This record gives sequence, structure tokens and C-alpha cells, in this order.
Amino acid sequence: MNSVVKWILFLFVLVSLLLNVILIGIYSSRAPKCSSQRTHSLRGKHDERSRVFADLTRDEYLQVQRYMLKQKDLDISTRQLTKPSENFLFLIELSLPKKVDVLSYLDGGASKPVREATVVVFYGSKGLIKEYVVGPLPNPTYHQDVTVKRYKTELPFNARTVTIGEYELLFQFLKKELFGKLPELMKESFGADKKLNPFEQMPRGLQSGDRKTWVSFFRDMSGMYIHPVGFEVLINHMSLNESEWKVEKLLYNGQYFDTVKELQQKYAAGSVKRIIYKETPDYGSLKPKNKPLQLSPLQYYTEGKRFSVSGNHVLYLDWSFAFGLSSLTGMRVFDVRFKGERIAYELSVQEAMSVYGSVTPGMIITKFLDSSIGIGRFAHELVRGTDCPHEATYVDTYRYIDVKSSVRARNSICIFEHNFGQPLRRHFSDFFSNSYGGMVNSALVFRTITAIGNYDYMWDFIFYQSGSVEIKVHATGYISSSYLVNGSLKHGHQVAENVLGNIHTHFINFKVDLDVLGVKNVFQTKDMEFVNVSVPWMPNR
Ligand SMILES: *[C@@H]1O[C@H](CO)[C@@H](O)[C@H](O)[C@H]1NC(C)=O
Ligand SMILES: *[C@@H]1O[C@H](CO)[C@@H](O)[C@H](O)[C@H]1NC(C)=O
Ligand SMILES: *[C@@H]1O[C@H](CO)[C@@H](O)[C@H](O)[C@H]1NC(C)=O
Ligand SMILES: [Cu+2]
Repeated sequence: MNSVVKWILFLFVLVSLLLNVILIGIYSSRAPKCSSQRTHSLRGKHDERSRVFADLTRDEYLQVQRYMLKQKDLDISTRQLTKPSENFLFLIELSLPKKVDVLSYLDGGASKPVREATVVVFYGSKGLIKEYVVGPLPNPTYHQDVTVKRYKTELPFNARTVTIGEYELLFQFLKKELFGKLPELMKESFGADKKLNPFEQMPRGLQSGDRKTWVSFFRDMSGMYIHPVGFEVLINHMSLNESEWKVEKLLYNGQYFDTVKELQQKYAAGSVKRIIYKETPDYGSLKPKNKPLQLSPLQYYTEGKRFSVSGNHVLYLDWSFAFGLSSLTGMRVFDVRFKGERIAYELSVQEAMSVYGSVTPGMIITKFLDSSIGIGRFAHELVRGTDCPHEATYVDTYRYIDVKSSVRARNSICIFEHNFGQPLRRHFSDFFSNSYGGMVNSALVFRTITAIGNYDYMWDFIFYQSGSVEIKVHATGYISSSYLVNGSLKHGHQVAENVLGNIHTHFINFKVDLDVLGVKNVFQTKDMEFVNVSVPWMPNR
């Protein structure tokens, strides 16, 4: 009796094992496999006409540069180390066509707007900045001075940003006129054979026309921005003749001096509170301090990508848009459509400002207006798996700003779809009946990261399946800091020995040109008001 039960049990286990093996075999062949190939076709079609918004190509930059150099009367140089007194071809960028022309091209079947470039020349010889429109691309035949048309006035030469050519002269100036004249101080305070890195502050003066820059010095270590040494100088570099530049003020260990000579003499006489060099711990290093326990989770495309990038045009489920990366203002998208309908003509970054407070001049009046030096020009290569997911689509960009020929920024934009880890919508009904409906929140991210000095801004344009767009910016990188002196702590927190992390605020400006149901959108600015109303069944309350 017992043995019959045993046999039946044994057979049962055997059959169930076999069934399991068979069923697993059948179902595993049906389960989705990771695939780099798209298994379903896209909903929309790429639109070649999005090229009206595209940044200039390498060839277009070259054609514009050649055309400008051919204009012998302009006497322009493209040498990287062009001096301030000479004429330098500073910038070539797409000149965005007028919206009305683009809309009649996209919607009204009008002909394609003429493709043109904006060209900025710093005329040291004339003491002027000029902005030109050069066209038609790809084979330019005309250039038009649009400075007064665009800015209502001629631009004073000192309004120009500092070029690599001028930085080179500034570095030589510091070496010769500052470090070279303070050998004893440099050795004792900052270490023999140790390099100091300058970090400059803006604005360069207190009134229009000034070109006087406070430069603070930092140790040549990783994360130099949080290794201030306690030495700051005010350089007047207004003159186009660099032999006339001057050190106008110095701050050493919290004490002011009028000339390099005064500091040198007082230092030698022992009437200055000295900073004595000592090694600093490498606390600014970006190397991981611990080994990760194990690999972090990854996302992958089970059935291939649900988006596609062709030139500067992106398709994603019900979305489509065109994009560009301005070397001055940064990321931008145009002709943003959901289910074929345009909802925005333009969404773009315009400005990133940071405003500081400090007791020392290095950060006391500092307001960085990043577009004045360029935001998009600092978009560098994105690292797979860290800056963006491994499987993202990476796009190269090309730019021409303060260079001798256009440069390629490899993989400087990434595009990926990403599960945000919370449902886009969901409801569980527990009254009267139990039911559930939810939707996975996968959205498309369009990203670039710009490393502007100490800061790295991550710019994300996110396209959700609900038809909403989100623009997000994250700041990372390093804080700006000052050497700790008496009174510093009113303007920030101490972050290391003798280091103050300065109080500051970031302001980011975007342009949002919504075109929901046509171009005539209104923006309601009237204040919201609360009014008391009585309910119909109690009219007297
Ligand atoms: C630059 O300035 C120095 C000193 O004032 C002067 O000797 C020199 O001639 C100037 N150079 C030019 C090109 O004007
Ligand atoms: C620091 O500043 C305060 C306020 O100005 C002053 O009273 C104090 O004497 C200063 N201390 C030193 C060491 O300079
Ligand atoms: C609404 O009624 C309450 C109670 O009478 C009053 O305190 C309040 O000021 C009223 N608010 C407005 C906006 O009129
Ligand atoms: Cu900050």
C-alpha cells in the first residue's frame, strides 16, 4: 500500500518536472529578446525641412570663413592668437530665419528661406565690434553689417569677450609683471615651482567701457576652484597695446596694496601677515573614494528604439521636433509637434546667470552672464553610461567661436528614452469594485551638458507621452570659492581649511514660444483674484 503511494508520488513529480521543462522551453522562445533593431515601425516621418533650424555644417563654416577672408578691405585674421589690436573673426553661427518666413515655408508651401550666417568680427584696428549677416549659404555672395539694426547702436570695443589671443597675453603679463616681481613671496606663500591658476571675475569693472578684471589665484590641483590661495589682483587691460596694461590693486591674505612694488617691499620688511605654504589634501579630486559594491542597474531597449534621429530632426512616438545647439545661448528645439500638431515654435535656453556675495573682491561684485562667453561652446563629449545611458543615441555638433577653423564636439548631444520609475498615471479603484489602470512613464530625453568654468549644467528637454514637455537644468561641477579672511563667514560657509564656499544664486532664462492652435497665443498676466460667492441653496450666506 505504502509503496503504491510512493510510486504515484514519484510519477507525479516526474511528470510535473517534464511539463515544466517543456513549458519553459515553449515560453522562453516567445519572450521578447533585446534587440537593437526596431521591431515596430515609427508613427511619423522625418521632415527634411527641419534643416532650416540646423546649425551650420563644417563645410558651411568653411565657406563663410573663406568668403570673409576674401574681403581684403575688411583685413580680418583667423589666427588663434590674434592680438586685441588686430581684427579677429570671432564667431560664425546660423542666423535664424524669421519665424514668419519659416512658417510660410513649413505650412504655406512658400519657398525655403535663404540660409544665412551671423558673423562677429572684433575690429581692434577700428575699436569696434561688427556683426554681419553673410549669405546665401552654402556659397556666400554678400555680407551686410547688421550691428546697428540688431543693437540700435554701434558696439564699444571693450564690450567684447576676452579671446584666447588676449588670455595668452594676460598670462604672459601675470608671469612677467606679477609672479616675476614677487619671487620671495611666491616661493614662501605658494610653494617653490608650484603653478598658480587664474580664475577671473565678471563684470570687468563698475561702469560701461571698463576692462578691469579681478583675477583670483588657485592651486594647480584637480578641482582648483576650491583651492584658493589668498591672492587676488585687479588688472586693467583696457588698452589694445598690452605693454600699457597695469596691476591696479592687489589683495594678499585679506590686505590691500596699490602696486606690486608696495606688496613686495612691505613683504620684505615684514609688515605683512604672511601665508606660509603647506601641502593641501586632494579633497577636490573626482576619483571615486570607494569601490562600488557591484554594477548599478541598466536600462535597455527590448524591441529597439521607439525614436529616430535624422539630421537635426527627432521622431518619438507622437512627437517630432527639430534641434540645434547655439554656441552662444545653448540648446534649442523648434517646431515641436505632438500628434502632428505644432504646440511650440521654439523652446530655447537664453541665459545662465550666477550672482555672488563675498567680502573679498574676487567674488564681491561677481555676476557671471554665461551667454556673454558662450554656453553651447562648452558642450563637450558625453560619457556613455554616466552622462547618458549606454544605449542613447549620440550626436556630434560643430561650432566656430574663438577658433581658427570650426571644431567638432563629438557625441555632445544625447537622446534616449528612459523609464522614470513612477507611473505616468494610475488609479486603483477600491470603492464598489476593484480595478486598476496604469501607464508606464517612459519619456524621451534630449540632453547636452555644458562645462562653463567650474559649473557643469545639464540641460534636459523631456518629452512625455501625455503631450507635455519639461525643461530641466541641473547644476553640478564645483562651487566657486574664496580664501577665508576676517569677515568671510557672512558670505557663505567654510568648506575646507581657509576656504569659503561663497553664497550665490543661479538664474536660468528660457525662451518659450508656444503655438497651441496657431500663433496667436496670449499670456494672461492679470493677477488671480479670490471672490466670495454664495452657494445657490443658501443665497444669503
Ligand atoms: C605700446 O606701448 C608702449 C609703451 O607705452 C610703446 O613703447 C609702444 O610703442 C606701443 N606700441 C604700439 C604698437 O603702439
Ligand atoms: C575682524 O573684523 C572685526 C569686525 O570688523 C574686527 O572687530 C576684528 O578686530 C577683526 N579681527 C582681526 C583678527 O582682524
Ligand atoms: C470673503 O468673506 C470673508 C468673510 O466675510 C471675508 O473675511 C473675506 O475678506 C472675503 N473675501 C473677499 C475676497 O472678499
Ligand atoms: Cu551654484
